[in-house]
Amino acid sequence: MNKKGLTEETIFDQLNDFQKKDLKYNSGRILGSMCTKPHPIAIKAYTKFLNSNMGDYGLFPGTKRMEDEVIQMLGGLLHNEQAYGCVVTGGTEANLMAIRAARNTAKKEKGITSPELLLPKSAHFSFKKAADLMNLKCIPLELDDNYCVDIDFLNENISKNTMAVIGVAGTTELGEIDPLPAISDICFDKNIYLHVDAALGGFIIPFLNVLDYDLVDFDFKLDGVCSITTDPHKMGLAPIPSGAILFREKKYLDVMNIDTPYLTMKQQSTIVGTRSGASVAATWAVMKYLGYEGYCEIVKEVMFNTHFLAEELVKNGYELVSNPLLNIVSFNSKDCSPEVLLKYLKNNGWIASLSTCPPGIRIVLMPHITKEHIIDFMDCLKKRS
Ligand code: 0PR
Repeated sequence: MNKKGLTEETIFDQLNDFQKKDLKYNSGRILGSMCTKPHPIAIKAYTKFLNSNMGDYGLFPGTKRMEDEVIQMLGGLLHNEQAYGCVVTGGTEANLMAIRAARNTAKKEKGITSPELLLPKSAHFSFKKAADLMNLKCIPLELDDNYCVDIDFLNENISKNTMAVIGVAGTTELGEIDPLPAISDICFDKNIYLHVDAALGGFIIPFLNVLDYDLVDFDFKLDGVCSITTDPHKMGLAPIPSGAILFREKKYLDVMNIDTPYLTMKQQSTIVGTRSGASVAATWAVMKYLGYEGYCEIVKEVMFNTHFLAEELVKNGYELVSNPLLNIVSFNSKDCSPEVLLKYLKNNGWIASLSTCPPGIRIVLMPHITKEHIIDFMDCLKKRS
């Protein structure tokens, strides 16, 4: 560490140098990210609440009220305004909380001591972290031809030790939505905890359905759904970090409570202690500012761009891995592997990502990618052949 403090000018010169090395969302070159440029209103609200700590929210009742309102707004989008939950750091922490709640409930209500987690092969790797931390046995669920959970396989693998089933609404690699109505029926009948990971889909599907898309139900409308992850820092346009976990019943938060004798509240159910009130304020502000109609416009635009890209790829001889349901396109070239194509794109300044199951070049059409960027991207692909 430097002995004497530097001047503000020197510090900002250095900060600028660091920042210059980073890619910029505005360039349209970031093609594999689920995060995007936060909305200006969210940035403004974020800086206003830097002092608020939700880990001791008795000191910050105003910020806590905003958190409750965020959860209520999200609950409204997901068909349950009475949902319980909190703003967390992202999808990983939300999924971790859901698994912890499910594990503790399974132990308390059913005496399960060797818990098994039924996890779709398409599920995000955050569940593997949760399983590792909590010493859970993961049973991978096979997928059907549409890369969604195979219902027969699920049925065959439920056992007396099943502590939870995971369903995904917007898979990380392909944006697929598992057959959640059928999964919910099974879990409801067998009294098994069902967690839906809608980290991506939670800020897309509710808006697509009013735009005349006919996507399957995935949220609290389904009786078997016990909790849902939805991430404001993905399609919600909130700054990083902002995730959210919603539970159908308060008991799921209660089973995670730890006594906190010297805080302003008696108990805490979150994994982290000190929590950002700035994230809460930013999320509240952007949701209020855009409203339902604002998000519909954003979602309409990203889906337009998704279909535009998919059509252009097909016109130019590329093969789509699947028809995009949400804002993810995965494709292959007929003459080279995804790895080779990824490298070609990288050498030309386009940072895409790979899908692995099945292999392909994966593009996430976030709001920072415009039609013009897609045209430039296609020009780059055309120059290859
Ligand atoms: N659930 C799903 C369905 C996800 O896709 C992700 C992340 C998570 C949970 C975990 O969310 P957090 O990363 O917020 O904890 N999906 C992206 C991924 O891992 C996240 C991402 C974001 C990746 C920006 C790259 C990037 O530049 O692919």
